[in-house]
Amino acid sequence: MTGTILALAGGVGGAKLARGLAGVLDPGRLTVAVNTGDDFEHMGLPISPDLDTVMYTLAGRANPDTGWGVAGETWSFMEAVEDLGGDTWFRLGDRDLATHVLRRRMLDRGKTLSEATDALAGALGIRHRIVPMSDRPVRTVVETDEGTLPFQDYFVRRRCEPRSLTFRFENIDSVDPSPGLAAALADPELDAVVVCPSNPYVSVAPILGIPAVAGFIEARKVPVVAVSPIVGGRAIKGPAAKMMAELGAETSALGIATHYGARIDGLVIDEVDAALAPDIEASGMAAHVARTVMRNEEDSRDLALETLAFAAGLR
Ligand code: FO1
Repeated sequence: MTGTILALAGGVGGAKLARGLAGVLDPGRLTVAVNTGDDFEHMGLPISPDLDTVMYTLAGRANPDTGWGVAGETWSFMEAVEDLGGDTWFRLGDRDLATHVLRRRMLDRGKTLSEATDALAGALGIRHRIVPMSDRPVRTVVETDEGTLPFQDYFVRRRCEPRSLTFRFENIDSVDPSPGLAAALADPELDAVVVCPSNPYVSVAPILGIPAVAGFIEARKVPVVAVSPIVGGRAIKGPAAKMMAELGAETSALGIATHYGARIDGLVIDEVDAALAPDIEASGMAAHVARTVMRNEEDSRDLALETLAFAAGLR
């Protein structure tokens, strides 16, 4: 394939494969469209966790321990906030804080989230396109057995303890894709769409739920391949397996295949799940077995190449 690739990404797992794709594709050939359903306003600042995780990961500055925020972070701001009796449940590191403050100023001056993202990613030396799924706000809310919680309240403040019943994405039916995502979808050179190994329920669902994206998938002329975020029945990171169990989904790569269904043409699964390939293929989609656990950049690039070759075979 010599055309362009559109990657759909959410949090940590998605960002790692996005970095692998950026490592093997020239800047002009890759657009990474990122979930913004996790975004919220905190202490007057516009927080875009998945955009920041993808940006920091592509810049090689992500905090490897937490998966979010910046490596080598210091916490003087948080200590001072605590001394003054402020909220500290959502931790803003000193370097990460600069991103939120500058994004705040750009948005206040009328820049779109796409423009602010371009400016921040450019300043970090990133040459591949990172775009929000939309420049209009979409908010993921979680209906739990304790009532409706905004996503970060559920995910961070409550540590996903409440039983998650359903996820809703406010405004999703009325938002347009960002200009960068719309351009990628309309690109006559588009070769494939890669759904990165992010949480299908909260990180990928908002992107696929944007009407123009859902319409593209429905009428697609290019292969859509996903990489399973569930390996050996467990999520590599985050609460995807717990959520799947609570939603009554089968917590396995086959459960992921069932969840995506006809919206994808192929699923990349890990070697430990190779025995599931026949069942996945029986459901009507192609399966490709590879090492999908990305421990370093080389793993990410290898998985990116495997995924691109798999997609090329489905064209
Ligand atoms: N996750 C946490 O579990 N605790 C935090 O204090 C926290 C702070 C934080 C700050 C900035 C940011 O971009 C992300 C942050 N995250 C934190 C992660 C965030 O909740 C998740 O990355 C996404 O929302 C899930 O994909």
